[in-house]
Amino acid sequence: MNNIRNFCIIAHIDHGKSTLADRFLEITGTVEKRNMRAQYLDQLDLERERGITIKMAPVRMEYSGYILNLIDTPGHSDFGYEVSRALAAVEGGILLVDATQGIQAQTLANFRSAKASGLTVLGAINKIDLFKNPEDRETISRLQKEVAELVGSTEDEVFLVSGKTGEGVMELLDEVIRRVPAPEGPHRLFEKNTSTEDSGFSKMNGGGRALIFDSFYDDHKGVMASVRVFDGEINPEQNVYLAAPDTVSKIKEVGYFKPQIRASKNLKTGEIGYIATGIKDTSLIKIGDTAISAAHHPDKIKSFILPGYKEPRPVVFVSFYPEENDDYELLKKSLEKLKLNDSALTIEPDQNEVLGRGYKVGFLGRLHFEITAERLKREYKVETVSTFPSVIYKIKTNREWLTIIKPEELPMEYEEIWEPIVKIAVLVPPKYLQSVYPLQARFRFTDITTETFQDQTEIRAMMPLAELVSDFDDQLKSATAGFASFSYEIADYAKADIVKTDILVAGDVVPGLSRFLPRNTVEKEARRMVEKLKETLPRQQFAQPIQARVNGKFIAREDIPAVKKQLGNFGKNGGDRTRKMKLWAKQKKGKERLQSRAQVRITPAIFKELIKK
Ligand SMILES: Nc1nc2c(ncn2[C@@H]2O[C@H](COP(=O)(O)OP(=O)(O)OP(=O)(O)O)[C@@H](O)[C@H]2O)c(=O)[nH]1
Ligand SMILES: [Mg+2]
Repeated sequence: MNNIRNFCIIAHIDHGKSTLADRFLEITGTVEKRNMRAQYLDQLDLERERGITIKMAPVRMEYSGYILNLIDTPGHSDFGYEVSRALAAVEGGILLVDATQGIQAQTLANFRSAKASGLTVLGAINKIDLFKNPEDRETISRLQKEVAELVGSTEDEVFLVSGKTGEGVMELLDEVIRRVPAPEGPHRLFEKNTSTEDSGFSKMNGGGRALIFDSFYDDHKGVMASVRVFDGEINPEQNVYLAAPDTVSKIKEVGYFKPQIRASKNLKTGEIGYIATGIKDTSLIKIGDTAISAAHHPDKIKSFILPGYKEPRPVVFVSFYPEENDDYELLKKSLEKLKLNDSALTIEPDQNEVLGRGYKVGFLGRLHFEITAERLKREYKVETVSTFPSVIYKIKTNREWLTIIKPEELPMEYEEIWEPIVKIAVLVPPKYLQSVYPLQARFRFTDITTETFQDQTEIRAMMPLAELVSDFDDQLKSATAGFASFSYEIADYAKADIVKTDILVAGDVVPGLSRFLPRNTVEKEARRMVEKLKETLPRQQFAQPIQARVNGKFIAREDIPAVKKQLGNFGKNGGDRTRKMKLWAKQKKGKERLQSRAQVRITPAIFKELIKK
């Protein structure tokens, strides 16, 4: 165990974690040079295309007599749950800071979580290849000082590296071996969670105990659990007991991430790898669960359960419907498999008059939703239509409190609408402070306090989650050329000045287009919606109104024009006049009948267009 080091790389988004990991893979000969490609650990197509890490990625490397288990983590705040799970599986972390950006919000947030998990954290400044001029020296040494102050080290303990050129990377890896402690038992997990106490697993008969920190599905081997072994040995001769579903299964295979899965004889204390459980039912695996292997399981096995993770709470909800009705089963299966690989998702069946049967899916944030929609399309080949993202509202009526997600569920009579609030921390370099102020009103900030953090300003405030979900991210980025950054946590509920807006086409409310909007911007948004509908809907046989309605009052209207059409062609000779009159009368009657039950068919494709930002 003394020759094992488990560590992760943590940083703000884009500070170069995956690129640094590339150099580690090269130095240790884990990936052959001819197979190397940039951000090698970003294996999903989507990760490669967007240039961001979505999933944590474990890899086992061997280097000068050591086994080094590295976990690369995502930087975006929507994927904080991935980071927290990686933290529980390792003893150390490299906190990477992009020299061109300096310390940003997720640098702070991730560092704080790593410390709270009891990790040894090494500070490193990345992208120093871009700072080679003599006048850059001052910038770098100032940043070195800031990072040292943050992680609590001396300035010269903050490494200067370039993931691009490889400069300083080998020295950093040597320091990981020196400074990160060898794997320890699970007491670190128990310390955080004082209610449980470990009852000495080592007494058990030759088996092993591991924390499941991730999972995925293999068509041949079934549910695969990514694990950190805390005690003993796990091998394919044994059975595995999964604590949460209280199930025992014969182990099919165990192995390491190289980073592709590679079978091995066993997994031992301190190691990171996978267990092929042979289980086909994806609902049996729970992230944070304890896997206990043994030839025979004793009765008191339950007392060996490790403290798992705090369950993530989805806060943004979107319903997905298959674009083709026949794909409902495919959507269902795909979501179940996705959930296995992304335990933060929640799924439950849903129904919509226009879109048919689908699923309501819960997410940790907007990017998480966008990424999932894309993964459905690419990895599972399901084309879907989705509704507007919504949050969980609490409705006060004169009798009770209701919890609703869809605006359609709002009762006719109610007293107040309450919405979820986040505690946000925005880190702004001085140059951009002015540009951030206007956003505070636009995104309904309250309880604003500011603090200086080194030479930057940290704005702390409360803000409706719905605003965060709309497009705070983009607006902040564009106002500050990407230099301001933020992190957030869900805080509380507050009474909201918002109203329900319905969209009506030809007099009928279109299900799925109703939304809660802030009272002061509702007119503008309603106008935008009806205009967009007018552009999108095909011309109808008869002119039809498109309206937006708030509290029984119409606040915006457009009309879909009628198709110009010829009312019967009776030839040059005009034909028989009475026949013509008769036909006209018939057409008029038909027109009235049609108009009285005019229905504009809103297809999934049209819906998709409308939901786009
Ligand atoms: N010049 C220079 N560019 C770098 C260096 N390291 C990374 N980059 C670039 O920075 C960008 C982000 O790199 P990634 O490695 O994907 O960053 P990341 O931290 O893994 O990003 P997320 O996982 O999405 O949080 C890419 O365009 C890299 O090419 C470096 O040392 N020097
Ligand atoms: Mg990355």
